Amino acid sequence: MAFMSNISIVGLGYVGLPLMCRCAEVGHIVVGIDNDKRKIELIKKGISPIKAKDVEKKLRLLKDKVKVTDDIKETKNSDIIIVCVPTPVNEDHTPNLGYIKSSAEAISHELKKNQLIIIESTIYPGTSEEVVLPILEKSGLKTGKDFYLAHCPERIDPGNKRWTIENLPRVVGALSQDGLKKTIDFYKTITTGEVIGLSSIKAAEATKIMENTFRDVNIAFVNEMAKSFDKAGIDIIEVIRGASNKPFGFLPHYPGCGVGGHCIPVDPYYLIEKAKQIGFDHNFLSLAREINNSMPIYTVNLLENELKKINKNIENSNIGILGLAYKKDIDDLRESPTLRIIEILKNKKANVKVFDPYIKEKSNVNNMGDLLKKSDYIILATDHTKFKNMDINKLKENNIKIIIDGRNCLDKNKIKDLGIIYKGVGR
Ligand code: SAJ
Repeated sequence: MAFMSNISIVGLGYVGLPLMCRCAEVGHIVVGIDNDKRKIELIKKGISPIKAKDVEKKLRLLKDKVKVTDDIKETKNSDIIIVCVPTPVNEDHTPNLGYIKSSAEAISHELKKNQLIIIESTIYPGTSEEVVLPILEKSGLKTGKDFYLAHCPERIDPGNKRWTIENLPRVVGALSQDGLKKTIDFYKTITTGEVIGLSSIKAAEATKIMENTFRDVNIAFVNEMAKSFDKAGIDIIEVIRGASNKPFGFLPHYPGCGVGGHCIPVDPYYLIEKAKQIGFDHNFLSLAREINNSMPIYTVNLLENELKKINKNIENSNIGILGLAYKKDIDDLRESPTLRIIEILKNKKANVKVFDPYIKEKSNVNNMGDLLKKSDYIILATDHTKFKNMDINKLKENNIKIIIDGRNCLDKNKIKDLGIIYKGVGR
C-alpha cells in the first residue's frame, strides 16, 4: 500500500501545476502555493493558468481535491514540501536564485521536525548545500536530524505526449540516506518510471544540468554545420537524414533560428557560472551558447542576403513573422528567438507583423491571412503544426516574394516551384 502524505507544492507553473494535480490524483493531500493571486483564483475555478490540455482537464476534475493558496505558511502542515519555482538567469547570464532563496526563507520560518524539502527547480551543483541548507537551518533545526533536504530535477517537457509526469523516470539525490529513501518512496507514488537514487545531492543537481547542456551543445553543433552548409550549398536536413540512418553513434538535432525556452538556453549558464567560482572555464559550453545566441541575427542576415539579390533593402520592408512561441504547438515564449528577431528587424527599421495562433495576445495581426496580406517577406520562426501544414498557395496569392524557413519545416521545392525565393537554415 503506497503511503499517502500531506504535500505542499511551492510554485504552480509548468512544473508545479502538473505535479500538484498528479499528487492529488494518486491520493496525497495537496496544497498548491503560489504568490500570484491571479493564478490562485484561476486554479480555484479549475482554470489552468498554463495552456496545457492535460493539466486543464485534470484541474477541472481535481479542483475540489486540492487547496490552493498564496500563503506559504501553509507549508507548516506538510510532511513533504516540493519547491518548483523559476530559476532564471540575469541579463549578464548569472544564475538568479532569488525565488529559491525567498521560498527557502519562508519555508524556514515554518519548518517543522521530520519535514522533507525537495527542490525540483534546476539549480547548479552545490546550491542545496551552499544556499538552501543554511537558510533552512536558520530555523534552528538541523538537517539529517530534524529535517531532510533532497533534489529531484524536474523533467516536464511541455507538449510531450509520450513522456509525462505519470511515467517519466526520475533521478534523486539527498543529504542523507533516510532523506534519499523518503524521496524515492514519494516519487514512486507518482511515476511508473524508474526512480534512481544517486550518492549525493550534488550529483542530482549536476544530472539535470548535464541533460540540458548536452542538448544545447548538440543544437549548437548542427547550427554551426548549417552555417557551413549554407556556404557550401548543401541541404543539412538531407544530410541529417543520411546520418540518422546510421543505427548507432548519431543523435539527430536540428538547426534553426535560435534556442528558446526556460531550460536549454538557461541551464548551461548555471554550470558555466558555478564552474568559474571554482576555477574552471567552460570554453566549449560558452561557445555553444554563443553559436545558439547568434542564430536570430543569422536568420535576419539570410533574409537580407536574399533581399540584396533582388535589390531590396530591409529598411521599410514589410516583414511577416510566423510564430512567437519558443517551440511548436505551445504558448510559451520565454527566451523565444522570435523576440530577438523582432528586436533586430525593428532596429533595422523594418515594418514587422507577427502572428502566433497560440499567443494571439502578443500578435499584432488577427490571423495568418492578415499577416500574409500585409507582408512582402516572411520569416517562419516557430514550426507550429498549423504553419507546417499551411497551404503554400496562399503565399503565392499574397505575392510573398521571399520566405526564410527558420525551422526548416516547409516544403522547399514546392515553394520554389511557385517562383517564391526559399531559404532555410542550412538548406
Ligand atoms: N531546438 C533546436 N534544435 C533541436 C531541438 C530544439 O533548435 O534539435 C530549439 C527549439 O526550437 C527550442 C529550444 O531549442 O527553441 C528548446 O527546445 P527543446 O525541445 O529542448 O524544448 P524544451 O525547452 O521544452 O526542453 C525540454 C527539456 N526538458 C526539461 O528540461 C525537463 C529538455 O531537457 C528536453 O530534452 C526537451 O524538452 C525535449 O527533449 O523535448
